[in-house]
Parts: sequence; structure tokens; C-alpha cells
Amino acid sequence: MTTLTSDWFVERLKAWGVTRIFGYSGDGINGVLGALQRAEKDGTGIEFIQVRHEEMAAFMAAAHAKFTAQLGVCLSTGGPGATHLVTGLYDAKLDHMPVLAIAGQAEVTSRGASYQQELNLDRLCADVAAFVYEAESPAQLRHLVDRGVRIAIAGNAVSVLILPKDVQDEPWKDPPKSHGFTRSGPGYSSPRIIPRAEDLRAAAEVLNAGKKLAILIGAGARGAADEVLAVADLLGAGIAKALLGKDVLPDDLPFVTGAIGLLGTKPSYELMRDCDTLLLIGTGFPWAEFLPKDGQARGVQIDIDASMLGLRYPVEVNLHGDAGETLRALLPLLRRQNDRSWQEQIAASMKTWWRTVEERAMAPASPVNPQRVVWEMSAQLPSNAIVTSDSGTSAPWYAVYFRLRSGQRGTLSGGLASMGAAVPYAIAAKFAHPERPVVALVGDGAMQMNNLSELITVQKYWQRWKDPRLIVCVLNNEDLNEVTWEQRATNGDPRYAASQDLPNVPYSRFAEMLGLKGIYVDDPGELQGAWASALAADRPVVLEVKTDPGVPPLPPHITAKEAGAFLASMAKGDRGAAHVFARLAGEWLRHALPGGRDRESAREG
Ligand SMILES: Cc1ncc(C[n+]2csc(CCOP(=O)(O)OP(=O)(O)O)c2C)c(N)n1
Ligand SMILES: [Mg+2]
Repeated sequence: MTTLTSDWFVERLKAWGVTRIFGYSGDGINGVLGALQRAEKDGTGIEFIQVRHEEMAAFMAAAHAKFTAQLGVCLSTGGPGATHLVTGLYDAKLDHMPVLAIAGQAEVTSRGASYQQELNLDRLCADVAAFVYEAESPAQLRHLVDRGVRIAIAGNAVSVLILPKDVQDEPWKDPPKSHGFTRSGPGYSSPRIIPRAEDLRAAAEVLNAGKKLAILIGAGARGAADEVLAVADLLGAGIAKALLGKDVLPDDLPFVTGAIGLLGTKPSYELMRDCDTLLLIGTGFPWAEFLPKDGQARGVQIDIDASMLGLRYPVEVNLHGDAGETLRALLPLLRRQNDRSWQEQIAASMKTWWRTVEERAMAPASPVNPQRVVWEMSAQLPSNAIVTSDSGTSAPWYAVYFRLRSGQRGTLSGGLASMGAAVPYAIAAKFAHPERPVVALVGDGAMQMNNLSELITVQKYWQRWKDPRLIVCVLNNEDLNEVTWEQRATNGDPRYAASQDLPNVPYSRFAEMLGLKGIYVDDPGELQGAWASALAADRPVVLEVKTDPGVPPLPPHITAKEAGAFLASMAKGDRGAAHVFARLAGEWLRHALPGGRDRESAREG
């Protein structure tokens, strides 16, 4: 039997270690689908996971990379399939995940003829991809796949291979050893990247001189948890976590202050406000206003990606290196800080903070307080659970009310903060770790956008998973709530009903129609039992909770400007805002208005 170019292509993906592709079919990519099918017959194939929408395939590829630290692969036809991929590919790019996208294309013979589904996909993907090429002849494919995969893995980046239909179907011939051809090979080993000794000494000098060290970690600190803790212990530091670094360290360590930024904790805010030294490790945390003021703190940054160095805070020493390797080399140069008062102060404020979190979670709401939904989840979650969150208010609840324990994992669409990622992420997590329970926290808007249809993918595949538990927890507040708060607190506008109202959809009943389990809760007293039965279910569950859109995702520190904007939205007739304001008057006013406890924040406004 003749080997077609697509057969060779599939073999080469296998040689690169690809075991799973998330995708959707179309005639533009039928050659590759045929080859995948033929490879499967040998019993050594690549698993093909069919999604509902190509964007979901790209989200899943990004999540696969997050959960396995391996290349994620997604596939689409040309034209509309490829354009659908793009948002998910940007998600991978912004969170620095290695992803290979394989897209079909009209025949080479018709390119430039305004042919059906013929788009210039290389131009479409020019921004999102670190490497994008369209193969015009089979001889190119060998180096395109080898180069594309290597660039994606080595650079934690997106590569896109565009395969015209006729190229896929041509008989395969190895590129000859002659002029005009190149003969590439697969394989890649990642290097040890460690800064020079003199730079480590300079960093140690800065860190040893400080009395109040704040450490901020991101996803780049994954794999360096022990070293981060050793530094914090030696120097008596507090550790804040950017959202993508939430699962690098558990939340129950006394000097871990947790989330930072708009959806962060008060102790993280204070850690940055009061520190004299800052150590940034593997983080691109974007909101520089939550970092110390210029000149307040001396700083050191460690990142494996030089383009992220010195980007958010002008540190004195920029160390280009792997987090674990660099910290291991740095540790022997650090001197133990004997004055432990800074770390003790942080631990004390964390104790108070956890009480505040519990009080906020258990405060009554109408009907259910969404913070309590996540707080009760946190208490019952098995120690090997994986949690994904969507964008919306589920993200601040995930950041603060999910008290992540050692062994648990969690992630979301961080850099892109795209709606619609939680369920595809959860599905990819189940394929990557079929023995672990997975929870997706999702708003009703994100559910309606696309997560609802991905439940069909869950229905299709759940019986393949060793542990069938996948819980999609829907916060049904009939509102695009996160943006409603932004309209009020950032813009000073009343809630715009035309853009914010969502239809009430019976999510749990939809799950039951699909043969999954549906649980509906509109009474906070039932939450505990609902989580228990979701976690005991013999199949995936949609746990739909009717939540109060009047519970605001409070920033750790409210400026007078924000309080003013909020008052303005009330004055313009936002009845919802007035209702909330009554609930929050104590909390907000105490912190925000002149004469209140926090005068500095009032001046900032
Ligand atoms: C694809 C996309 N579109 C729009 C937004 C802007 N956005 C961020 S959160 C949000 C509201 C989400 O509403 P919902 O899913 O119901 O969650 P809630 O905030 O109500 O909990 C919107 C519209 C986005 N982040 N991504
Ligand atoms: Mg909502």
C-alpha cells in the first residue's frame, strides 16, 4: 500500500510523542483524518477527541499542555474551522503553553482563486503563532512538522501547520539528498538554564539586605515549590500567588497570602504595600499597580522567558533562568533572617483574613451567596481534585474561596481571560488524568456561550474515564455579573440591562436530558449536601446554583475613585446597585471615604 503524505505526517506526530488530538472534521483535513484512522487500525494510533467547536479543541489543547506539561495538539478543517481555532490558540499563547494546530486548506492548485473555504491562514495566524507555514509540497512537510513542534515545545508557543488537501493526499517520498531539499529530524531536550554566578551573587546581596521580603510566584514557579518555600523560610518572607500560580503552593500555609490584584486578598495587597524587597518568580502578573511603588522595594526577578523580565517592576537584578534551578543555585548564598516579625505579622493577618473569607462566604444572600458555593466545594474536595474556572465572577471566587490544598490542581484562561474555557479545560483534565475528580466553575453567560454544548462532549466520552466525576458547577445569576460590576465601579454607569440580562436556562435539566446527573440548588442550606452528592455521583454532574448577582467581587482595597463611581451608578438609578450598597455600606465606606480607616486610599482617588 502506498504511504500517503498524511500517513507519514501521522507517523511523524507519533515519533514526537503525540498521543491525543482534539479536533473537528471537515473535507479540508480529511486526508489527515484518513491517516489517523489507518494508524488506529494498527493499534498504535493517536486518540482523536471530537469536540463541538474548534475553539474548544484549541482550549483543550492548551489545557492538555497545562495539565501534562506536554505538547497539546488541535486540528480543524480550513476556512471556518481554522478561524474558529484562533481564540483558543491565543489562550495558549498568552499562558505560554506549547500547542500545535493542524489546519486543512484548499488545494494548492486552487490557492489564489478565491476558492471555497480558501483563506490565507498563514496571515490569519501570523500574530498568534511563533511558527506558521503552509506546505506547498510533501517534501516540505518533514521540516515543517519537525521545526513547528520543536519551536512550540522549546518556546512554550503556538505553531500552526496548514496542509492543503492535495498535499495530504500525495504519495509520500522522503526528501532526496540533493540541492533544494532539507532532511530534518525529530527530538528535543530542554536545557538547564541558570544565571551566571556573579548575577546570583548580586541577587543574593539584594535579598539578604532586605528586612521585609515579598515573593510573588506565577505558573513559571511550578516545579520549584520546595525551593520557593526554602527561600521564604530562610528570609522570613510572605508569598503571594498570581492566579496561574495558585496551585504551585497550597493556600493553607501560614505565610502564603494567596491571590493578588483586583481579585486578590487583603494580605497580598498589604504584603506588596509594606515590603522593602520584592522577588518575582515565573510570573507575568499584569497589574503593576498592585506591586510596590517605584523605589519602595529593591527587587530581583527570575524568569525562563527573557521577554518577561523587568516588565512590571524595575528590579535591580533580572535573572534569566529556570525557577527551580536558579533558586537551588541561589539558596546557598542566602543568609537566614533572624528577625521573624515580618513573617509572623503576615501569618497573623492571614489568620484574620481566613475568618473574613468565611464570614463573607456564609453571609446571607438572595437566594444563594456564590462565595459560599465555592467555599463549601473547597471543604469537600478530594485531595487529588482538579478545578477549572471560567472568566466572570467565578474567577474571583475561585481565587479566594477555593482554599487549595497540597495535591490539588487548578487553572483557568489567565492571560486571555476568555469566557468559555472552563468546561473544555475540565474535559482536557479528565483525559489527561482520568482517575482524578474535576470541577468546572462556570457562570451562566459562559455556559450559554459554549460550555453548554461541550456537555455533549462530556456525554460522548465520560464512560472512558476511570473516575467518572466531572462536576460542572453553574452559577446561575441571570447576569453577566462581572461586567455589571465593572459598569458600576469602573465606569460609574448603572447596570445596562440590555447588555447584561441573561435568559434563565434550566442547566441541570439539560444535563439530565443528556443522561448526566442534574442537581438544582436555590437554598444555601442544601449546598453542603449537593456537593456531597455531586462528589458521590456515578457520572458527570451539572450542579446548578441560583446565585445572588448582588454579591460584589470586592477588590482587596477600594479607592475613593471606585467608591465614587459606584455612588454615581446609584445616583443614575441602578436599583441593583442601591440594594448592594445597603449590604456593603459598612465595608466599603470604612475603607474608602475620607475620614475612614484608610485615608491613604481616599487620597489615591
Ligand atoms: C469571550 C469573552 N467575551 C466577553 C468577555 C467579557 N466578560 C468577562 S466576564 C463576563 C461576564 C461573564 O458572565 P457569566 O458567565 O454569567 O459569569 P458571572 O460574571 O455572571 O458570574 C464578560 C461578558 C470575555 N472575558 N470573554
Ligand atoms: Mg452570570
